[in-house]
Amino acid sequence: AQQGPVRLQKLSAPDSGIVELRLERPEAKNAIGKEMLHGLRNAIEEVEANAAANVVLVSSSVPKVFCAGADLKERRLMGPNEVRDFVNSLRSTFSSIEALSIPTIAIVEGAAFGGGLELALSCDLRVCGKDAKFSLPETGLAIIPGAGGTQRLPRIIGRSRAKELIFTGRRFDAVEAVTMGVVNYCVPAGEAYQKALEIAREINQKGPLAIKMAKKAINQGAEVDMTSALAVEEECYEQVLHTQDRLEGLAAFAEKRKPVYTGK
Ligand code: CO8
Repeated sequence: AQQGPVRLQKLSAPDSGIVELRLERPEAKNAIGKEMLHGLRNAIEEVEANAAANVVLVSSSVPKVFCAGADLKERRLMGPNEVRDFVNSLRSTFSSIEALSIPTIAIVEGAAFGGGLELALSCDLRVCGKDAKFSLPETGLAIIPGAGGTQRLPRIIGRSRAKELIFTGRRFDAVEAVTMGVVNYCVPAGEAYQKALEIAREINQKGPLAIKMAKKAINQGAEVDMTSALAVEEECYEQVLHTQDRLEGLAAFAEKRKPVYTGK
């Protein structure tokens, strides 16, 4: 389905279960304006409503660019209240990406700047091509990263590294990104989609509820103290205990075959 500059498509068999959310606004290098934001929100709702979806790839159709961040031309025409509303909406949209029950993988070939990097940071995993470049340049625009960047980046790479990148707004390349842990993998330019697809295929073969519960346990546990976090794990474990898929996993092991999971 096409939602303005956002395309959502289901991959076909044998990759059913994998969906791709693709940014398609080449004339503005995928800058996020109102229309893009609206498209993103609708696409996320559609993914969450699709019980057959197990993993999401977040990609770009634009050569050499993942996303150039917030639409700075649209921004210029906005007053402070309108900017606040827009940024709040961006923030909640990225939070709903983070909160999707299934894993998300951002595929970065080329530039991921400002809100574009924040979008990638709200995904669970990131894979980039060797020519990718990153920055949170907001302080240079006399603002701060406003769509989760000041919170997600330090949680991913540590406070000290995040502070340096946010205070200076400097660009960093794919090798530095993988060394710092901003991305999970850096592969030759043009191969990020393939690498992300490999990871998505692995995830797609696992017990679907188990993947959801693992994500929930990790995300919710990170927000609370250890005792409460272990209680979250216990709750999530309880959910996977009563599934047909768990019995299928044990049967497949005993019968020395690959399990076939149904999500039940
Ligand atoms: N907004 C609007 N239009 C853009 C943007 C943008 N962010 N980025 C590029 N465009 C437009 C260009 O203006 C240009 O338009 P035109 O053809 O009309 O001149 C067109 O896209 C093509 O751009 P380039 O010619 O620059 O293309 P290149 O391939 O040479 O470069 C880059 C691509 C590297 C992506 C380059 O365009 C660039 O550096 N863009 C700006 C990136 C940037 O600074 N982004 C950070 C924005 S700040 C942000 O995202 C904050 C969000 C956090 C929430 C808000 C807090 C308040």
